[in-house]
Amino acid sequence: MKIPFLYLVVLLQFFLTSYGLNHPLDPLTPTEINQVRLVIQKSHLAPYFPNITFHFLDLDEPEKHDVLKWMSSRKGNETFPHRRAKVVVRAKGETHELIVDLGTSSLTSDHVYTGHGYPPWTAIELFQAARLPSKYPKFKDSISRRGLNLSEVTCLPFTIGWFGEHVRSRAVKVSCFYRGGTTSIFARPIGGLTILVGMEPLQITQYVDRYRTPLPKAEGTDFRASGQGSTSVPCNATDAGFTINEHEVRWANWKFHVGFNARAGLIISTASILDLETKKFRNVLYRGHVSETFVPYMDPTIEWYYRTFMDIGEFGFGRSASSLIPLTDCPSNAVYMDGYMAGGDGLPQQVPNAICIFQRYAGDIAWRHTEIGVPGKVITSGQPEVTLVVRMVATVGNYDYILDWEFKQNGAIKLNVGLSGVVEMKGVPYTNQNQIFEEIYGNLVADNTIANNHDHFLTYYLDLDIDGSKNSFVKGNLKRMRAKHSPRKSYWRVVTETAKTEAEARINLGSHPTEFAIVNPNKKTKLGNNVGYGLITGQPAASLLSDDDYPQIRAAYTKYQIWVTSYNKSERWAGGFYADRSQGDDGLAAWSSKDRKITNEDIVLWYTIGLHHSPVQEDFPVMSTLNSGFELRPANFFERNPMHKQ
Ligand SMILES: *[C@@H]1O[C@H](CO)[C@@H](O)[C@H](O)[C@H]1NC(C)=O
Ligand SMILES: *[C@@H]1O[C@H](CO)[C@@H](O)[C@H](O)[C@H]1NC(C)=O
Ligand SMILES: *[C@@H]1O[C@H](CO)[C@@H](O)[C@H](O)[C@H]1NC(C)=O
Ligand SMILES: *[C@@H]1O[C@H](CO)[C@@H](O)[C@H](O)[C@H]1NC(C)=O
Ligand SMILES: *[C@@H]1O[C@H](CO)[C@@H](O)[C@H](O)[C@H]1NC(C)=O
Ligand SMILES: [Cu+2]
Repeated sequence: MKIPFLYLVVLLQFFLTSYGLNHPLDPLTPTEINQVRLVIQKSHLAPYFPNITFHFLDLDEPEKHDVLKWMSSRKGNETFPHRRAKVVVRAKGETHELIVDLGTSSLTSDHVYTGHGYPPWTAIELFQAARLPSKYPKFKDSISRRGLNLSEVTCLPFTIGWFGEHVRSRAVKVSCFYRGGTTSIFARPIGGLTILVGMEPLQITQYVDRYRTPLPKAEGTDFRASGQGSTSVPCNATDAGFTINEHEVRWANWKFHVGFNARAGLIISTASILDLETKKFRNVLYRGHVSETFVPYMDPTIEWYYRTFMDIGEFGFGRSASSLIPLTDCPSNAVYMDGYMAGGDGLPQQVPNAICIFQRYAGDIAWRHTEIGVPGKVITSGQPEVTLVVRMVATVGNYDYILDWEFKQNGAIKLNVGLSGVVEMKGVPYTNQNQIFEEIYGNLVADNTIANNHDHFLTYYLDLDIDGSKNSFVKGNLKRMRAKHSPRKSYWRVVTETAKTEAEARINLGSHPTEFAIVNPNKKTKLGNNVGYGLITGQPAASLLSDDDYPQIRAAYTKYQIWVTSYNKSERWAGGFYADRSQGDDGLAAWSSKDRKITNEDIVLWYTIGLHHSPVQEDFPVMSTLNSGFELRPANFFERNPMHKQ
């Protein structure tokens, strides 16, 4: 995780008195965020102000059954589930987990967390850490000895992971870059320096200047487009094609809730689809969002080994959300939604246009057929593919993650991540491959510039509730059979197996053709199939790090692409809630090791999109979007193709 050097988030103090609360999972409003801060300010923690930092401030979700009960009686008489906030603050070097009841304006619980790991960094802290070197004599000396101007140096904080040491305090390492002549901060890294910054108290605790490398040149590093827009063909859709009520979207047969928080960014909840046969909405997904990311760099040298980022837990995708730019980030028919969260001071912050929602017609075919068998006729019928996309972009320092949820009329939900931005680079003496006789841990992408090898793992939390909460996970192995009494020698059949416990649902893709589905064993179609949703996986990638490598211990869940766990409200963040400097004792792999029963239970599917990235020259100066994803697709959920209306 690297802090965006410019904070596009507009700091706003809101005095709005009422925001319509429409849905129990609505994100905290600016008014509520203010209320939470004020309650804490007046509590027994008052003496710590103003030296208290807010690391997490989010809706403490009501229990799932309360939410579902309220939703099913909507216009009825069920009371709106409680509004509570979960807050994590640091005060006097301690991590406090607080619960604030918004109904009674009271602090109902304060627990000091003493386990491994720390809460996400606040933007203010990282900003302060990054500014320290410019006043540090040894650093000034290093800069002038390199013949550089201090005024052109920008330093950025990097989280440091854990490498078996006894962790005593929060710390980051600061890396510095030369702005001179470029807008692309990451293009001109100043090599050879290690600057460790302790946060509590804020000071440089280690400073090493080990070697000098040539500074990559500024020329050609600008990532901005020239003549931008000239090639874009604006679409002229004026009709959004969907309705939105506060956070609830209705489109085609779909109905779902769009939320936002500092940690996950975009959150989709209570997605259900209208069954045209029964005229009833049927649940598909209770809650889904990106749960953690893991981006380990493959450079074991002193200046780089620690770069093994877990961006969601260390910083937050919502905190990194970019304001979307109309016509570049989203098409002309898009509708935008702002995001709100608390800053490190507990005050509400707004991210304007954090999310966009738009109907997409990309010229694809939803279904078609031509029949030539009817004598004297050629009969063709079909339907264009029109989908609804919900999008956000998280810019975590150098990288931009474009996160799409695409809802289809056939009942499928397609999840896509697009990777763009600037790759992380390192200065080297080389300007040609033929000069290189040492291991460089990456590829030469420009003069004096190596882009290092690394991975991107994005793990999705998917609490599917297929037609109800009690579901099972079914694996269908495609098995080659020997044909008997036939000229054929072989064929394949699907041998299904229901995973009984969590251990049976850890899947490493790629070794054997297998189909996966979440089914409701209590509901059958008229034809007797269990209703379900299939998981259409993408190109799999599993972490190649060894099991005893510290980053791998922290991100143990990246060894498998698929996990299924028993639902537990507090088990949401695959890398553990306290991911900064975590030691692997919390998180998906640890929960799964409980090996709970998962047949006909409320279960959660976890899917990891993985990309091994060995950079190429075209990734410089800015990388064109590389997409990866997966799809959840109805599998015997409907009686027939739901798009096909007779
Ligand atoms: C807050 O921190 C500042 C700077 O370290 C210190 O001077 C001040 O006494 C602290 N205030 C409280 C209430 O702890
Ligand atoms: C809501 O109304 C139904 C039917 O009238 C009743 O059975 C139920 O107890 C009521 N619930 C509450 C919370 O009042
Ligand atoms: C440092 O600043 C001076 C004066 O503006 C300029 O002449 C010189 O080129 C700069 N050096 C570098 C390395 O940018
Ligand atoms: C877009 O639609 C508007 C309203 O229907 C129309 O006036 C305009 O000419 C259209 N523009 C283009 C480029 O087709
Ligand atoms: C839910 O998960 C947390 C963390 O793994 C655990 O401490 C708690 O006991 C679990 N609750 C239940 C009901 O299993
Ligand atoms: Cu990459």
